[in-house]
Amino acid sequence: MAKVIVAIGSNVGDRHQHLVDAKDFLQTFSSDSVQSSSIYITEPVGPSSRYFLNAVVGLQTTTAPSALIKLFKKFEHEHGRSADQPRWSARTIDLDIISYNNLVIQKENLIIPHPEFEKRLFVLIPLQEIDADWENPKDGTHINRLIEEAEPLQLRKTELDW
Ligand code: PH2
Ligand code: MG
Ligand code: MG
Repeated sequence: MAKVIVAIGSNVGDRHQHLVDAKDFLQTFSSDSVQSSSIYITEPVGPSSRYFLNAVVGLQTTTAPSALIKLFKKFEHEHGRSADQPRWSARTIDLDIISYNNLVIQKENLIIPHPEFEKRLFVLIPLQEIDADWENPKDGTHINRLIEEAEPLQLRKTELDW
């Protein structure tokens, strides 16, 4: 059984509903109830002008990383996100694997942990909520330290249920 941490983001349409749908989807291949952070509203990193809703989910699964990535891409596609959009374009839903059993995988089409997550407070703050002792699988850096060193970003915890 692998412990997987997924960062979720949405900045188009009914952002809250997209996050709810994503959590329900992740639950379908988790053996236990998924762990979920609060939902945060976050300033966009990059050229997008629309604010994001972001959250992090932890799940337990036997599905292999390459299969998970394919399932995630299919889900994103079914939720109105086309695969050929530029990197920084607005997105209905984005599912990024932050950690898969603390493995470091660097293949051409499979990079885990997701690149640059350790610089992004919209991932680190919700991740700290579900795992206060988390360490970066790439080099063992503690989550508190990653948060201290990340670039500042406006973000606020919401009261949204999911
Ligand atoms: N995702 C991006 C680019 N910028 N900014 C915020 N606040 N939240 C995101 O999830 C996000 C972003 C690329 O996936
Ligand atoms: Mg992303
Ligand atoms: Mg992505």
